This record gives sequence, C-alpha cells and structure tokens, in this order.
Amino acid sequence: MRIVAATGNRGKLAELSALLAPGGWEVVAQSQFNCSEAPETAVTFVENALLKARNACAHTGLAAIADDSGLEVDALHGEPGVRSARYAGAGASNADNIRKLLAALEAVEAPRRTARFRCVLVYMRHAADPAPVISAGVWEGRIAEAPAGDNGFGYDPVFLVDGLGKTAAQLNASVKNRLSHRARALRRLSAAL
Ligand code: ITT
Repeated sequence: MRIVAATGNRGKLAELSALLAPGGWEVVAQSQFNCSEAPETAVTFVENALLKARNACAHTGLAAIADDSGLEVDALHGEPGVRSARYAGAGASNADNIRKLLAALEAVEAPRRTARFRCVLVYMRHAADPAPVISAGVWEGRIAEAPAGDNGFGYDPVFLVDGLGKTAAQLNASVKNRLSHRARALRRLSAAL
C-alpha cells in the first residue's frame, strides 16, 4: 500500500515512515512527485492538514497523509501554535525559532513553563474525498531553560518530556515514536482506518 506524505519536513517524513511501516504502508514523499507545498493559510491545525493532504492528492492522484502540528506554550497563551514552523519569521531555522522561544520565556519560572506538542493527521483517499479520516494527539511537557540533545527536529531540544527528565531530542527515535503527539495521533488514525 502506497501513501504520499504531504510534508516537506524531513523530520516528520522520517517519523511518519517509521510509524506507518509496521502497518504495511510504503510512504513516499510528495517531493518525489515534484509536488509543491500547499500554502498554510488557515488558523487551525485541522484546516491546514486538510489543505496539505488535498494538495498532495491532487498532484499525485494517490492517497495522502498530512500532518499539521505545533508547540503550544501556556505562558505564551498557546503560541507559537499553528505558526510553530515560522515563529521567528518565514524561512526561520529550528535554531532561530528556539532562540525566539527561549527569549520570550526568559522571565518565566520552571513551574509555569508548561507546554504541549499537538498533532493533527488527515488521511485522504483522493482530492475530492468527502470523508477524510482525521485524528489528533498531544504530548505534555515543559520548556527547558536551554537546548539539550541532538535527535529529532524542531523544538525537540527544548521540550522536556513530562515524567522523563529528558528533552525529546535526548530520546532515541523508537522511544519518541512510542510517546509523541504524532505517535498518539497515528495510533488513533490506524484504529479509525
Ligand atoms: P509541512 O507543513 O511541510 O508538513 P512544517 O514543518 O511546515 O512541514 P507544520 O506547519 O505542521 O509543518 O509546522 C510544525 C512545526 O511544529 C515544525 O516545523 C516544528 O517546528 C514543530 N513541531 C511539530 N512536531 C514536532 C516534533 O515532533 N518535534 C519538534 N518540533 C515539532
């Protein structure tokens, strides 16, 4: 079974491939079809995921899975949220985004640095699919004072996982793929499928 991953994010692609492989899915990146990335113009995760999945289906003629995700920080009223990838501006690097986040939280003490990753997945059979399958997952934690760890991507080096005393970037891929917001959303998606 082939499915197109409607993402240009290599970290997400690796995780989605690892998570879907045990179910017999072969995940193909949309870039292999020269599919351009859909503009993320909506203000909710679910709408952005629908836009990305529909764009990939339309370009490839195949079923697609899209992931819209982000980091919600309570002391920042849920920011960066749907703007997580471009928190420090269009084309921002992970390091730029982390720097901006740590600066915004400079005066915030550890107990108030609570945060969560949220992931919404959309599975669409074709571009006109009237009933896409949608699932969501969250992963609770806190924002560290400084980055630690080299694994994962995005905000992983500053996301202290509840109960583990480690950042997500200090976990190996198989542990992250058991605990993460993406893993939780994918388990629900598999059940729904
Ligand atoms: P696509 O839209 O092409 O999938 P993107 O990176 O732009 O790639 P999003 O708009 O969904 O994707 O933004 C998600 C951002 O949230 C991502 O770039 C990271 O900064 C952050 N993020 C999401 N999941 C994460 C994870 O597991 N670990 C660390 N950061 C994550």
